[in-house]
Amino acid sequence: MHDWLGSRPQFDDLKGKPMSRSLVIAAAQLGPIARAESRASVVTRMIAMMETAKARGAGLIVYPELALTTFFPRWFMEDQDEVDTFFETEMPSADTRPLYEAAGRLGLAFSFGYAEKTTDEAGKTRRFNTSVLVGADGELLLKYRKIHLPGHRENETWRPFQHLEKRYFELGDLGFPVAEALGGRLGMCICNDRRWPETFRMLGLQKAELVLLGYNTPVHYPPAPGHDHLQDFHNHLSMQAGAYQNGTWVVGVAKAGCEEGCDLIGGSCIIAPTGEIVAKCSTLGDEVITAECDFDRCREIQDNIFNFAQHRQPAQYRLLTED
Ligand code: CDV
Repeated sequence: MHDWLGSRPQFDDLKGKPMSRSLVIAAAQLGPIARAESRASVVTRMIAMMETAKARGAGLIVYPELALTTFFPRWFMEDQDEVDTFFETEMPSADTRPLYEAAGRLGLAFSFGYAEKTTDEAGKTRRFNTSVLVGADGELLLKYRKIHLPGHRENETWRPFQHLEKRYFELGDLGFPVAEALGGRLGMCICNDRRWPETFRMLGLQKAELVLLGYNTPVHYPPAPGHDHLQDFHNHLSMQAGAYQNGTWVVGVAKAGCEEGCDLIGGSCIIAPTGEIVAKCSTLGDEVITAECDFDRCREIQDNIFNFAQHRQPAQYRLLTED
């Protein structure tokens, strides 16, 4: 039950029709972040986009994967101290607190990705590619740690740039959680996760109504360069399929443009539960798009063509969970 909605369904007193559960969502695409750019500078850019989003009536703003720094897994680094300069050991930190304060002032929930360095109960250092959803009051509403880590572990010198997520991060240990928040049921995933139907189905099985995801996707994919011209197509194909096949809103947000000589795709978008793109960025820079997302529209799909209780045949899918 959502306090601010009262008991569901609510009815519009004047028209006698059920009230919709709508939220204006902003996707805040970030243009390139140079290796030398400070977190404080990035946060200033993020706050400017918060103000734009608020002026357009948004209640939630979504930023990309690893939003606070350049996409550092493109470089091979042997010195762990150097790698750790890209990680956050506390959230909020001195550099990110202004983002939290701006969200509080503007009354905006927000979601962003960062490299998380933490210590577990056994005293072991852990490093994750993490996304958080934070309420306007600064409360942590949901945390996700990336599960599908692409790339490789060693320096592969034949590549024009590296993709060392498997070296710098470990497998996320939080599963695919969802939270009742902002009037709906929200889940998150990160970049490469979006290409895997299992990601969306894990969230769909928990009746997610909104999936937030950020990405850093190079135009050039060194192992299969013949697919470079398909990067934007595969991006939207994956996210639109995930939305439709699970009847959920999807907000996909890029870090875009030419970052340290590496071209990253844009194409940030907001996708309806029918799989239709309802808003899309048209640049490769800092850009805010918004859409009004009615969580009740998920019923169009979840109660019909993809009514899991009526039509799924899980007994026939055992191969999916066998190694
Ligand atoms: N950050 C990513 O996960 N990027 C991958 C690239 C390497 C293919 C992606 O799936 O977009």
